[in-house]
Amino acid sequence: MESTKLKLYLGADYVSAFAMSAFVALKEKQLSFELVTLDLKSRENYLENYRDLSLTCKIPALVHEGFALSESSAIAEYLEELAPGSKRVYPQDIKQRARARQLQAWLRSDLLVVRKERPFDLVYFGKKDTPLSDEARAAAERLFFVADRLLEEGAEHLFGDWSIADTDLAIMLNRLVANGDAVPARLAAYVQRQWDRDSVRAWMDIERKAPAIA
Ligand SMILES: N[C@@H](CCC(=O)N[C@@H](CS)C(=O)NCC(=O)O)C(=O)O
Repeated sequence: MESTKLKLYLGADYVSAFAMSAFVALKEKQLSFELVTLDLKSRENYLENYRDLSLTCKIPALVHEGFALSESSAIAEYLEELAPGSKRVYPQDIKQRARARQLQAWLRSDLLVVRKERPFDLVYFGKKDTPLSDEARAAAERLFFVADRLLEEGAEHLFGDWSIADTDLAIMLNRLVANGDAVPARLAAYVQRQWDRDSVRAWMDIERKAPAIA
């Protein structure tokens, strides 16, 4: 019999920002789920078992009653539709919801240079000493411009109530905040508010080992 319990596949290092986003969506929806870890260093995600499950061979992947889904934002959308009665992870309003998805798509397809120069592992294991390149600085400015525009003065969240897009934006901003790069105070405070959420704390509380220095 296929298990009805939700399973979230993720890297055994528990470092991925995308895995964090899927984990937070599951927690916020208060769904019970099991974590299944894969050793990405030994490329366990390319072995037959996982290749059969995940379309992309990437983590995270969600498995629900034999149905497997990759891509963290698709996972959040699926969970929203699977459990419409529990706490929302996307705005109720159609236009706000579209804006939340717009932001998610942008964060996942742009700003690659910020991701490269400020990898998410620094949020757990400490700062990188290299200064941002001019290209990364320009990308960071674009990020601040977008965040500043979306986050209304005095607002706690981007789109009224909290949504998973808040976590995704905070994840991107925290690559810079946690590294000690210059971030507008209002945006740094927003990141802190996101990091204070129980769902994010649950992720940060997972025990993880710093990678050995080569
Ligand atoms: N767009 C994907 C990105 C997923 C992704 O890049 N996962 C990385 C970890 S952060 C991965 O699986 N890397 C292992 C590999 O590519 O072999 C999402 O949102 O889920």
